[in-house]
Amino acid sequence: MKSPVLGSIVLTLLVLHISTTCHGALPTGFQKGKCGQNDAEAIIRGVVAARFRRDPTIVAALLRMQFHQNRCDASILLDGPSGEKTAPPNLSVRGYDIIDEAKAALEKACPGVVSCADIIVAVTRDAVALGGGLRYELPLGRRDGKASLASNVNLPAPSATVAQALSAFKGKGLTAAEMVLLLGGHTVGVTHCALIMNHLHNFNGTNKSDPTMNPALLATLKCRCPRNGASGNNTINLDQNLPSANKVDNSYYNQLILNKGILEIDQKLALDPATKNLVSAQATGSNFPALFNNAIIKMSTIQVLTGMQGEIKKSCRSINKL
Ligand code: HEM
Ligand SMILES: *[C@@H]1O[C@H](CO)[C@@H](O)[C@H](O)[C@H]1NC(C)=O
Ligand SMILES: *[C@@H]1O[C@H](CO)[C@@H](O)[C@H](O)[C@H]1NC(C)=O
Ligand SMILES: *[C@@H]1O[C@H](CO)[C@@H](O)[C@H](O)[C@H]1NC(C)=O
Ligand SMILES: CC(=O)N[C@H]1CO[C@H](CO)[C@@H](O)[C@@H]1O
Repeated sequence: MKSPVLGSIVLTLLVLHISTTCHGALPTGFQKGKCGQNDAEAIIRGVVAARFRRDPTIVAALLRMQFHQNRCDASILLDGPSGEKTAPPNLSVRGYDIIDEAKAALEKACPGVVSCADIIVAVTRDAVALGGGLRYELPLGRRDGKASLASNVNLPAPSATVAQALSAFKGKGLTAAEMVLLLGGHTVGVTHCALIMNHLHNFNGTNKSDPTMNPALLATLKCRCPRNGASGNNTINLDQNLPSANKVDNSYYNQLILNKGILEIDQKLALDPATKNLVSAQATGSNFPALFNNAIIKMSTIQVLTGMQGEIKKSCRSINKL
């Protein structure tokens, strides 16, 4: 650094950069005029509503996609041989085409204005409301990251202990209460047998099933996910209260108390002293939808890019060409 003036400008930019990383203050919603005569949030809502009518399982797909973001910068959407999409836990993340559809509609209405990072959280918000949850206002104005590395993905395994899961969530600034609320996302959607083989047949390396699992449920699941069968792709509802299997409600917590947790981590939440009271509070309480929303909103602001960081991608699958 030869020039002291240049040096101090670089230093100032560096300080600005650091102070805006992670916790950039985002305004709520898109201000009028941001997308010309159009209402960007209404455009997104239209895309989600049309999809939801054909396929209500998009609620689960989009909630999971939002959670799987390493940071809230849409880097999960980038295609490429070693991107986050290629990390083992991605295997069954779905809904990339819904993002593409919303992005195409927005680029038509107001090119270069709405980031892919905002689209992910906005489509999830709309899907949650359609799926029986409450609608929430979202802070918007995220920018998109330019890098995506599978090696950056560090999600807890389905067999994680509560302590391991807590350490991952706390690392992102989320509390135990928020973790229990966010795992309430498992009130919708499915798992594949492959991910519960150990829960059913080799719990904690014992070559036996989880001894705490409800016996009737265990029998059913063992039929659907036999130990040596080619059943890895069979699906199992995460919420075993079947009338509400696709509904955003607190039924997941009631199932855990009945020992009907599907993933190992689900059941452990209801048994571990660090989280069991939080589970019973949600099972008996009536305000899960609002509390879930607060936790989702907080998750949606983790490590966001703001100001001049990142970019507004033209296609969510690739970074902009210069
Ligand atoms: C310790 C934390 C978590 C673990 C270990 C975990 C693990 C898993 C696993 C193994 C599956 C099944 C994947 C498959 O077989 O296709 C799954 C599905 C799902 N997860 Fe999680 N998850 C966690 C937290 C969350 C959070 C915080 C949310 C959202 C707020 C979430 C939302 C979902 C949804 C909606 C599905 C169903 C997806 C579908 O039907 O396509 N999960 N999760
Ligand atoms: C799992 O096994 C380890 C030792 O192999 C043991 O320390 C731990 O308590 C077991 N956990 C459960 C939930 O049984
Ligand atoms: C595990 O249990 C199954 C039957 O329950 C048995 O066939 C198998 O040999 C056992 N495997 C080990 C490594 O003990
Ligand atoms: C599951 O489906 C995938 C892709 O459709 C296939 O490659 C794989 O062999 C299937 N696995 C099992 C256990 O059937
Ligand atoms: C949708 C997607 O990109 N899936 C990728 C997930 O990761 C595997 C490898 O682990 C890739 O083969 C898939 O293409």
